[in-house]
Amino acid sequence: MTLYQPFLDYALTLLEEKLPLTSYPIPPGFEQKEQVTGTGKRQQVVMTTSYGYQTPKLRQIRAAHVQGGEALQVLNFVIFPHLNYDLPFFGADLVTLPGGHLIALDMQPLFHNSAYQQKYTHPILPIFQNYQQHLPWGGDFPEEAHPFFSPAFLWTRPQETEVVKTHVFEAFKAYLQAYLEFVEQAQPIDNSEQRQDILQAQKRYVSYRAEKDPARGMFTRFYGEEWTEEYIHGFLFDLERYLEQSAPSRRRL
Ligand code: DBV
Repeated sequence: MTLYQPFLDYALTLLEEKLPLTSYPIPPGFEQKEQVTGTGKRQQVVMTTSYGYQTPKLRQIRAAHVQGGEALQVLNFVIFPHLNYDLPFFGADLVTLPGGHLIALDMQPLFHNSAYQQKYTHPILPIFQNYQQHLPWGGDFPEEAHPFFSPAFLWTRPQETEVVKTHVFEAFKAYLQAYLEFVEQAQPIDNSEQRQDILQAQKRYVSYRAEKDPARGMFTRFYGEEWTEEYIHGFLFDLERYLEQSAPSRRRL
């Protein structure tokens, strides 16, 4: 069992129990990708497995699970709400590289005004504070990414794998449970101005993440540029494609 498999199993079991999940399409050829890297005794298979689901409130629930031996494990798990909800994104980036672990966990906000924070950050601050004691701040991260995180951003670089298996796993469970409570309570937004604001905020977030995906280098090395760009824009951060597809076709107008 690899490091992040229990995280994935927990998430999928909980989601299935709490939400009416249906599958979300994964572009053909991207469900699972394998490549042998290195030479001689250093040969290692790097396998990337994708998962996609949706619900009436959540446009895309998706995970990318990279398994490449003890020194390369990644679970990137993001939930993108439908565009008529003001819900934050659920964002987990759980990364193990030869240099150590890097953990990012947040409910990534659409807006930063106080009403929004009151609704979506305030309730989870106690959870954040509880886990932060064991998971100290991970230090600088790109300045331009700051607008995409909330004050409850759990960002840490544990030295010990044991910390990932215990405190990080508990924090992941608590954030996901809290997120599902927000989802349960969320009401659709009918106001067209508010919906425009949500659409713009979602676009900003997704285009930033697609453009600056920190895994781009890794994926390109393993699987090549063509596969990687299609994976990023056609699956991991696919909002633009989704909007193109759901726009009424000109021919039918
Ligand atoms: N990150 C992704 C996806 C990944 C992934 C889809 C499927 O968004 C993995 C894989 N993240 C990944 C890897 C690294 C990071 C780092 C492999 C290590 C890159 C390296 O060291 O070579 C949060 N992830 C990071 C970093 C941050 C995040 C802050 C450190 C980046 C740095 O220091 O330059 N999550 C990540 C992020 C946002 C987010 C940047 C922005 C909104 O939500």
